[in-house]
Amino acid sequence: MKPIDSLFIFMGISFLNAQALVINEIDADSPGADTAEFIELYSSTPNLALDGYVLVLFNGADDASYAAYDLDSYSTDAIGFFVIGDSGVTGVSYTFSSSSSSNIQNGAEAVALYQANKADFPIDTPVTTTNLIDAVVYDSDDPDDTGLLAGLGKTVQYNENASSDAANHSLQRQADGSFKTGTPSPNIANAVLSIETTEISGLHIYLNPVSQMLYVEGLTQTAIATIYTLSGERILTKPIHHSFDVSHLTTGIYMLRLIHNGTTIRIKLVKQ
Ligand SMILES: [Ca+2]
Ligand SMILES: [Ca+2]
Ligand SMILES: [Ca+2]
Ligand SMILES: [Ca+2]
Repeated sequence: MKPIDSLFIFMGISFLNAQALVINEIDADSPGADTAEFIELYSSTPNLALDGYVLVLFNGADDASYAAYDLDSYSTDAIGFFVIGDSGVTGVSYTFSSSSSSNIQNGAEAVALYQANKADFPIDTPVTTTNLIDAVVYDSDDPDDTGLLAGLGKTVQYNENASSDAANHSLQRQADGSFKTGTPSPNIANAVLSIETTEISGLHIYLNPVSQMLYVEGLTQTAIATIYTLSGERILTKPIHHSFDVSHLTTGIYMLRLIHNGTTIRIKLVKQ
């Protein structure tokens, strides 16, 4: 392969990564009349134009579509979030035309994001992986729907009622791409539900992944924390007594170096 070809392939991959768009949260069953449903998308690129994307909702009963929403002219916000849902949902930017408990049917059903148009998905279009960007098959204590899973190329179906409180919980994407139930968080970062605690040299470092505050317990004197990108660029250095605020960091993976009592500790830090 000529070097110039490699360069273009490299640039193409970088571009695709920067444009990544995922289904980040689904709340199909909301309290009372169930008219606070929403789907949250997240892009690693803020203010990502959603032209050319369509969100399609599929029935488990017949493995075919019951709704499609063209996202042309919409975009993610300055953080990277986009919310489609019933009127009144916090941060909703695409409001369903009427309030109904079945705008997002309670499982077993699926939500899928395609690079396509609404016209490609008339009602009762069978599930397909053609032009599929992301999909989530979910339920509420229902058995796995093999038709939806196979038709969307998925192996895991997520239960909105996993904590026996589907009305007050949504399904939220975690750092590893799996979904867990938690208090609905439309238009803001999902609850950090899978937490890795690092215990090293007598220190207890958490939360990781982190969205706002990183805590370090066990310090016997002020430590010096430095955060680097994976390519070694220093982002910040500051003294740390117990915790520090990393909410301003861009989502991604960093190296955290802590110098404490003459000992240097390095851990990988995931910012959500
Ligand atoms: Ca719910
Ligand atoms: Ca089915
Ligand atoms: Ca519903
Ligand atoms: Ca959220």
